[in-house]
Amino acid sequence: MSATAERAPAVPVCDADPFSPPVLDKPEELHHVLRAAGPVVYLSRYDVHALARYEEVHAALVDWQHFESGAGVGLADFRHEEPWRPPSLLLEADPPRHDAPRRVLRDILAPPALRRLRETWQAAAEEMVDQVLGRGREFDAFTQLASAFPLRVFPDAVGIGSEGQENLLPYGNMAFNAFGPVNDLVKADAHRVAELSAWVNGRCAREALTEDGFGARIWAAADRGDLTHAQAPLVVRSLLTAGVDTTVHGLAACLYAFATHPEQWQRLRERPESARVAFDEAVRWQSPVQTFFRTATTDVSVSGTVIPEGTKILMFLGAANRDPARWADPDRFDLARDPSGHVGFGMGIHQCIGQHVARLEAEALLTALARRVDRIELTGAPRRHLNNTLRSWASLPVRVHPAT
Ligand code: OVM
Repeated sequence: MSATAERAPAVPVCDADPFSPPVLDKPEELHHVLRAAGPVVYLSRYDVHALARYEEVHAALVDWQHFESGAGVGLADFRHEEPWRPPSLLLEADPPRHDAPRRVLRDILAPPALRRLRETWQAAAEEMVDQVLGRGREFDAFTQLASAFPLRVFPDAVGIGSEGQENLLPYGNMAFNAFGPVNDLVKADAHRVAELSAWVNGRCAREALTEDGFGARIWAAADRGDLTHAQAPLVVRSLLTAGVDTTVHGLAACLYAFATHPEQWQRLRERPESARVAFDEAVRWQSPVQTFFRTATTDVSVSGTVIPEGTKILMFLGAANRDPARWADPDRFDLARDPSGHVGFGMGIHQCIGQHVARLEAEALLTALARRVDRIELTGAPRRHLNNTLRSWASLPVRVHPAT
């Protein structure tokens, strides 16, 4: 065997900035370039490796032993840099420390525990859609529905009530920006970090929570000894960080999808029981959470490339969710496909623990809308809001045609 044949092939290098405004606004082209370049790509701008193909992203997500989260799932390396807030006990932790908080929150957010919310949320959705339609046929579906609905139901479910809820989206926006580099998006919110953190942390205290919400259940788990009392407020903080912006932009993705695919809206109206699958297909198609990092726990070989121990790996969930090697006609939003297996909620031990909550919100809102609206169309260009991690929205101007 010759020396050249033994040498590992050079890893493709890409100098693009995935966190630059034009890429955040329209990431598809870079996703295509990265998938085509190879199974592993080196991003010279940030000195990290990146995965953009479904097979490698999926494999890394399920291999927590080699791809850890405890050093942070953003660009910042918690082994060497002070995190901007105490790390999440769920997102930014590995087994065994990750396991107790995960089990507690999993039980609180599992489908049987959500049954009591279903009727209330359905009624809230019907009322909200009636109110919006009562004001006219043209409105901003982002502000009036996609962001209004989660803010209407989720804070009550957690048990923080509605006071100060205008802080929730800005806090989440800040937290999701913080996974990226310290660019203009992060700097723009730097002056609010202390104020927003203080407000959120204050809502996590036992005495700030109602007695019947997710928050109180987390504290009750601490009383049972399933968590320490020091851990409880941090687990409540996870709900408030991960539970609002994600569902808001996931619902916006659905509404955008249906406004631009009228035949899919007809299909949903004929089969309202497909609302949950529609939500998952929208999560696959838009990937509200676009990226997360992992850190290599050892020198780890991925499809022939060695990624050095202690270095960060950027996983492009959005690119994997449109990988033509995994999905037929991946750019199509299509209710006829089976979107299960998408990595929009992640995969493996960190897979989104709130996904049943998100699906319940989506089901309530979409079915309420489907009963009343025959057609949704855009009346202007939708506007994105740029965030280092979230594929997010600022405005979705629509006109709806009431069902007759
Ligand atoms: C957390 C958390 C979990 C998932 C996503 C996330 C900001 C945060 O535990 O705080 O994004």
